[in-house]
Amino acid sequence: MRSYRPRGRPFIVGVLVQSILMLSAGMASAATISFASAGPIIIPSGAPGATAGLSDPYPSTINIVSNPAGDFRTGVVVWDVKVFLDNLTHTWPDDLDIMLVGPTGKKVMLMSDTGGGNALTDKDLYFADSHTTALPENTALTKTNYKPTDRDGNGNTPDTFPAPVPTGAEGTLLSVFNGVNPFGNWGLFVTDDGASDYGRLDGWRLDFSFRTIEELQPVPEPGTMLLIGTGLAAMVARRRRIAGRTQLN
Ligand SMILES: [Ca+2]
Ligand SMILES: [Ca+2]
Ligand SMILES: [Ca+2]
Ligand SMILES: [Ca+2]
Repeated sequence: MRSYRPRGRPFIVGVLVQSILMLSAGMASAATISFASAGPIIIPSGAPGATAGLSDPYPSTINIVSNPAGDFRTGVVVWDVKVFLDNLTHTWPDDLDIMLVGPTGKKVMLMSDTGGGNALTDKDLYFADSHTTALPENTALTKTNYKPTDRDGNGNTPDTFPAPVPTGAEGTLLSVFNGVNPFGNWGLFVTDDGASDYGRLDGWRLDFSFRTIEELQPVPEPGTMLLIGTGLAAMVARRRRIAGRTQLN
């Protein structure tokens, strides 16, 4: 693991951690690059005096700048993104609606109206499309790895996210960000939709895999390569036969 600061640009608050966490076998650029938020999120703003409404800040922002270390190039797109919530505390998790909005305005509900009244204390949650378990509506959040989940029970619909959340329907698949340019502001919007009870989040993190535009170009199928190889072999054999006839003549 290594950490570094942007070169040739002022350090951008919000991008605290940029570290290569792991390399996937066989893919040169499949490193996971992480960006962490700075500072906690109070849920809702004014808690404990206030117990419902928008978080402070709203949103919490991670600003991703291009070329922070010279090897993080422009021209990359998101290949995969996972979201880590660090130390979530809330006395009534069903009050929580938490949404991620990317730089282009695409948005994903990470968790909404889940966990019932089973209090969370410094609970880590890690969201990925590849995680198979949805957050439960009324039972305790016992796992760390969940897929994004939007429950709608218990009379808390619709989920309301005032501006600057862009209008339009959100989904629950993080793959909506695949193929987008990662640079710009990523916002975590948190609301508390129920009177009484409050909480906080120590921070959050985006774990990306990127691809360059070149890597996204289609490569010939193995069958195509076989046909090309067969064609070349036939051409060489024909030339040899022609060359042989020329010599006989
Ligand atoms: Ca709720
Ligand atoms: Ca909901
Ligand atoms: Ca809700
Ligand atoms: Ca509340």
